[in-house]
Amino acid sequence: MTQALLIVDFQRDFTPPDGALAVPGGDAIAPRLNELAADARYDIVIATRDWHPPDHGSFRAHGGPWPEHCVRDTEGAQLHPALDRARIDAVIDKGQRRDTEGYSAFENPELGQRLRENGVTAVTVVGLATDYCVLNTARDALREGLAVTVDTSATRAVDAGPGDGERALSELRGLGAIVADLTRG
Ligand code: VGL
Ligand code: ZN
Repeated sequence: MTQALLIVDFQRDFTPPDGALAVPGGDAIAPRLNELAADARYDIVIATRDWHPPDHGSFRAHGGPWPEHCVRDTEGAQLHPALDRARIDAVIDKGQRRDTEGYSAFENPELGQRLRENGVTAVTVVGLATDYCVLNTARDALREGLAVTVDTSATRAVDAGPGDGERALSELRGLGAIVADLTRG
């Protein structure tokens, strides 16, 4: 089995203290992400970035639900500085056009290509946020026929509605993903 680690959107704008769309506790997963990225069980480690144009359709100013976040080439769109870049084999961007949502990293065909090239059959999805990009990326990974694990020790939810994160995890379980805290036996 060839396994990939997918670190979803661990970017400044999604993390406290000053991210534009900070996910509660999002910064706290950094050490665990680095531990996973260094784990020899992963043959390839891919980080994704939300990478929007300044007029992205998901921004409130353009009729969307979110504050402006992860505008391409800005500080806020950079990978979080605590992430060990030396462990990242590839960075894949998504949501680059104003009309593409970018919740799933599979919207960028480079991700599927990269996984196929490497013969990946299983992915562990971690990062931010459980109820948006982690959910949509993991769902598409299942659709691609990959075995999917979500390590809950390394993901956090926006929880705009109470329980959104838990609902996302239940949905993924129902679709066949393994959802577990891998730090516990
Ligand atoms: C995300 C909201 C808007 C995410 C991206 O990475 O989960 N959430 N854009
Ligand atoms: Zn976004």
